[in-house]
Amino acid sequence: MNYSTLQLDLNDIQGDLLTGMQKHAELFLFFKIADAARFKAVVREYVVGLLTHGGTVQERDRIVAARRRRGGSGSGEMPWLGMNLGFTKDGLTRLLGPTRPQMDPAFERGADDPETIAALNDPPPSKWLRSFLADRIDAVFLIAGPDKFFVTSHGNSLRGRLGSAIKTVYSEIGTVRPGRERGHEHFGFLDGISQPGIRGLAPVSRPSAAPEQGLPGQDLIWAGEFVLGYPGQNPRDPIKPGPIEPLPAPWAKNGSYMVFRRLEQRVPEFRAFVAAQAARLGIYSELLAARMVGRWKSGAPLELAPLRDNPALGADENRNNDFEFGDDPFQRKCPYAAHIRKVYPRDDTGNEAEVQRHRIIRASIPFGPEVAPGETTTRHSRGLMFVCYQTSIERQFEFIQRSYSSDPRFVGGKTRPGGGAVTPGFDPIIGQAPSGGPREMDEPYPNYPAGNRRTTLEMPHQFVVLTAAGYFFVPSITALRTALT
Ligand code: N7H
Repeated sequence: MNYSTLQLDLNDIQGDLLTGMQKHAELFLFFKIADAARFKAVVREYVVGLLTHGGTVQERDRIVAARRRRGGSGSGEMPWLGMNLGFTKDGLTRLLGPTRPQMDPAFERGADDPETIAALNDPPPSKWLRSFLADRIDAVFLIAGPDKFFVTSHGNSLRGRLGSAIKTVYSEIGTVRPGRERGHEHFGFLDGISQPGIRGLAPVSRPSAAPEQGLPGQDLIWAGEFVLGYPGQNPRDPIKPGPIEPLPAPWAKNGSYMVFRRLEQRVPEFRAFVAAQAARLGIYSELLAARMVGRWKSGAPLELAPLRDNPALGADENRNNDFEFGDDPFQRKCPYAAHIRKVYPRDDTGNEAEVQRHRIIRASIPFGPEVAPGETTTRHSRGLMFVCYQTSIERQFEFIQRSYSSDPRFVGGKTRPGGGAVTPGFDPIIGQAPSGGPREMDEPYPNYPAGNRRTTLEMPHQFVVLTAAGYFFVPSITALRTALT
């Protein structure tokens, strides 16, 4: 296969997963299929035509770029509708009957299965939002656009068309944060910086110096890690294509699995904890928060800016992801447990080809109001509607959550400068101990550029709490026109 001519059938792949949909607001509409025959008819005749695919997103990007070249503001004036549709295991059974093909094992288990809950140390469904569990969820519509009113009105007209074919179980709108916080999640950190570069799709910014990267530092990954029916990563050599995994059914080609997690963020508690612990350690709060995440709020990575924020670096896509961890062997610049060092350890394990088998494409959006004046303990639910895409939920999302973030021994094999093994501890952002128990992380205090002060951060409570979750299959446009309806 010629690496540069990998043909992705973008017009058949739903738009949120490879290319991303414009997202200033996004309505998540979880529903049960009440009348399967009617539902299928409306999807075939009406909904499929509205779904956003990768080709639509690319076309939009071209139009925005052309407007910018002519001096316009780009997307600001364009109310762009993005719509995607995914099904749970129950939803697929509703469409195809009980003898349907078996899909990804984790998908078949489901996010609320006791085995999944135990494996991930998730809070049990009895602690999730009651309304999310009010009925069986068969499917979800993602409806994205410029603001709340736009997505609400499109959601309502869709519901009107589908009538009694569906019953809404739960719906919620995520929105980007206001003003200068746009693009930042609720703890204040710039999000959406580092994504895998899809081979054949991501433009290679330095073809001769770094042909294996999209933007500087963005390693190219085979599309089969995120879309079914294409070569995935080769576990021995990241440059060569791996095998094309057999499809569970021909109609699964160009489909993907979506993990949804409604993650509540306890923002006032996080801020108070960071301030108190920073005072105890004798460092300033922003530095401690950055050591928990691995980046400053501006997006600047600790590996390139270990002691002081550098907003120009954070904003520069040609520099803000161009680093590895290998030249920071004693976690002096960035702790091993820092969120971004846990979830994507780059060259930290000594086997980067293997690490590249555990990548995800994230497409999340914040939800909930800003912290109100005087809100010192969380009074309003806010956080992240976390969404990610992959072709194996177990090997990708679940592996990251379980074997990286929630395993205090990961990354293993590291030593102190003078000898002695290191236990890095939990990812302070998303790591979870069994039964919500206390967590610890190593070296919140920076020993940069040299030093030997041993410190630990004890975290009695989670700052990020799971309140709802689901595993979905996001089929191709063709499957929705044919086999599934
Ligand atoms: Fe994370 N945060 O604000 O601390 N995340 N994340 N995440 N996350 C990232 O590079 C955050 C969550 C990943 O390639 C950044 O885009 C918060 C889950 C991965 O270097 C920030 C929550 C999972 C990356 C945050 C949350 C991941 C990543 C840096 C929950 C998967 C890319 C910005 C409320 C299991 C790493 C960026 C890389 C980056 C935060 C959830 C995974 C700031 C608050 C559940 C793979």
